[in-house]
Amino acid sequence: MKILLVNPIVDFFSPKESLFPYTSMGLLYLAAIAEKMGHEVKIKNCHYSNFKKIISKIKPDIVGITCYTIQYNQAKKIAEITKKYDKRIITIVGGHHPTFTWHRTLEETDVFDYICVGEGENTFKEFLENVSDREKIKKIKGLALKENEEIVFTGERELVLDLDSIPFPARHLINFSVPVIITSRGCFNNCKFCTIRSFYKNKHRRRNIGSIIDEILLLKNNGYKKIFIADDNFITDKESFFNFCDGIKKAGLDGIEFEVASDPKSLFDDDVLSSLEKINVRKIGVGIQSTIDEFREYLGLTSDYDFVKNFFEKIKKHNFDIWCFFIVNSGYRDEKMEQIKENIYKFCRLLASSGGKARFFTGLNILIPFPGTFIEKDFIKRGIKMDLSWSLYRFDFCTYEYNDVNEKNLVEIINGAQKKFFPFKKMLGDIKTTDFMRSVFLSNIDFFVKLKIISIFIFFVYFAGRSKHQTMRFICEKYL
Ligand code: B12
Ligand code: SF4
Repeated sequence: MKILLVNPIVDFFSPKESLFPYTSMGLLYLAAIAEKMGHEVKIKNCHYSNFKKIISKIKPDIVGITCYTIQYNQAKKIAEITKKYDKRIITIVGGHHPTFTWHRTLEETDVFDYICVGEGENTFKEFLENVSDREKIKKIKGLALKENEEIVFTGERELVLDLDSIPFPARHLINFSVPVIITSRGCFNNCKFCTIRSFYKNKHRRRNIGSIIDEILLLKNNGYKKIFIADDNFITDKESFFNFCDGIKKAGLDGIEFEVASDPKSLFDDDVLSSLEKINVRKIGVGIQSTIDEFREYLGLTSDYDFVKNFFEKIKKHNFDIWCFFIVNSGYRDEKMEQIKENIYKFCRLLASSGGKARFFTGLNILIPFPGTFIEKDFIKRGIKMDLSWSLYRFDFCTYEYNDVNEKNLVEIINGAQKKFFPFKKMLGDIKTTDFMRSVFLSNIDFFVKLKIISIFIFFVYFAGRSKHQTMRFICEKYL
């Protein structure tokens, strides 16, 4: 069978290629399984505006779409185009978003024939084995579907016990500049804004060092010099981490540059930090999240602000680019804008004063109540209304209001802090409106050419007097 796997692109700056130089690892794993079964597989990163061209060229039997929350609108449009093109094509969607919203998704639309709930490798394999027999599909665990207008869930799918039993990702199917590798799945922490614990059913699995090294060697032999290790939390136990470092050295892989993300508590160890330097880890993503202890507690973080300060003192002595994840508000019941301001300013002061060898980067993110998280459930319990425009579930929009917390107030404080503390530095999302509009236009030239010149003119006039934030919100709601 011909299978087309799609990773919807949600970066309006460059819909032909994602803003981030990575591709969906979930799809690469599923593709490897399908190819092993003898199917013909294609993978596309694409914006819906280009999809009709793609589907008419490939003419697939199955369209599989991956979907995080911000990709949902795109995923739906891609499935709509598929069904309009040929309703016999089977559509299946998977990923973190549909895993936690399968019921409301199937209630809302008929364009997805099947939803893969949770980890996909075994479900997809059994699905492909039985794809021509609907009765059999209904017995495959891990699927949600509609049967005579009734929404049916086929039952919980067990996690893959041995991650090394999954073939290496089918990277040959797509171009990318930085390869991603996954050495473990899951996390021991329980951050309340994150879906990892519930997605992986509170389990953590690690791959065999030998298999990881083989995969890295393969990437090195294909000419890659940089690798992004996209584990949810790379250093969960030190023994495995030191084994990994030994494996890298023994295989002569210290020339490869690595990027990782890890919990700051696991990084709070000089041996760990110097080993990371020795194996050539250049960039580390670290969840700092908050500087206010009440916020930290509500967010499920198990350390306090004193720890954060000590962490900065320790890490600044090392030669890394540190990408700090930070959430400006916490959703905590009594939270007020005054505290949020204090949170941001404390963090910015910490960053501004952190000299040393390390270089720090950040984005000041607004809390997002992703489906499947504790925060989402708590907001529902507290009667906080959430705007379900999924394309706004990014880092720069606020989709709810409580106390005096709302988008206008948050954006004002964030912009104020950026101007005060980092007037010359570009943070993620801090792009001048003119640059932003130019890049929107250039990267969407096909799309604009389809519109009449007058629409382009109106577009520019309409946004000339507006802030970058307003422009971005409009575009996300309308086109993403
Ligand atoms: C690496 C990573 C990134 C990278 C690269 C993303 C990429 N395209 O690879 C970067 C840094 C760019 C990134 C950015 C963001 N990310 Co991110 N990211 C991850 C991370 C840590 C790993 C992704 C991965 O490789 N997973 C491993 C693969 C194997 O799993 P998978 O993709 O889920 O696929 C499996 C199943 O879901 C299922 N499946 C998936 N698709 C399909 C399709 C079909 C047809 C089927 C049958 C099955 C199926 O089967 C697959 C195999 O088991 C995940 C956490 C995670 N564990 O997934 C967060 C995660 C996906 N990110 C998240 C978020 C929120 C973001 C941002 C929005 C953050 C922000 N606020 O800016 C941005 C969005 C960027 C953008 N514009 O797209 C959230 C998404 C939550 C949600 N509900 O949407 C996650 C889950 C993290 C979290 N802790 O909650 N991210
Ligand atoms: S440390 Fe990261 S992956 Fe683990 S629960 Fe927290 S946010 Fe999620």
